[in-house]
Amino acid sequence: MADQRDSRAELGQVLVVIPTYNERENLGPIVARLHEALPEAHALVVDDGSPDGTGRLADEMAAADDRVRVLHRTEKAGLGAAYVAGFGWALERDYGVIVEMDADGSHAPEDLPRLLDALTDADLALGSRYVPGGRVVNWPKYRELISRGGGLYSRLALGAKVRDITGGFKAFRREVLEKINIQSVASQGYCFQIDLTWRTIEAGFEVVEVPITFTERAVGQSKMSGSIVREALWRVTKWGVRRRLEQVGAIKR
Ligand SMILES: Nc1nc2c(ncn2[C@@H]2O[C@H](COP(=O)(O)OP(=O)(O)OP(=O)(O)O)[C@@H](O)[C@H]2O)c(=O)[nH]1
Ligand SMILES: [Mg+2]
Repeated sequence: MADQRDSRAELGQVLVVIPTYNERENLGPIVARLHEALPEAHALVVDDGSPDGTGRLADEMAAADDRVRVLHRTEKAGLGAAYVAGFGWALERDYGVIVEMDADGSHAPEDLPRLLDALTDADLALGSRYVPGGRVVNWPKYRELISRGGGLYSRLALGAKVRDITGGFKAFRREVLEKINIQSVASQGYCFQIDLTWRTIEAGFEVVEVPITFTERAVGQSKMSGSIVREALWRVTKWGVRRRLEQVGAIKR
């Protein structure tokens, strides 16, 4: 649907949504790096009442810098719900590009200019660890195995050509989020990322993968768990079976 027309400036104002839960030590540095890489971009911190005071820190940063905004939610409701709330906030305002980025330093803000360049002739620019030039730094073998295995399974089940379908560093044109009915996305964790990318592909939008260097968090605690992996397996299998049934005409789209 993108028609290879836009320059970076024509994409419009950029909002980087950063969900946080107990990221006090990571938030300051990541926002500083963001503004070093993209001085004009706005950051929206979506905090779920972090017990470590991340939300308060975000308020202080917002008071000192007009480019920083904060959305407070009262309880920890998962990364997916935080992003959906952030997207809703963005769509009520005049942002042309909405970016997903973790607070823990895994996603390098320095990669964002290339993501935006790629978005000039695509609808979703997906930061990818698994295309040539993409890398993973400091991941234990088992994490890479889960990620690669989950990605391969999802691609087979869904017939999607994207190489890093579980990736969570991505830039959307606002039209994509307007179209894919984000309020109905219930998936969390890994599965949330697969869900959004899959909906984008299914809606006929152009997805381009951009190589990134993904670095495992150095500070703070991971929220990765067995239940996150099980949720992804279950949902992806369900979507894959539905897609097959549609293909053979057993059910209607
Ligand atoms: N608002 C909000 N943010 C969350 C929640 N869970 C995770 N996050 C944030 O989402 C981002 C990604 O979460 P991570 O814990 O790094 O999950 P992960 O990247 O799958 O796993 P690790 O990198 O190994 O920790 C981080 O910025 C977290 O602070 C949540 O329930 N609410
Ligand atoms: Mg992380």
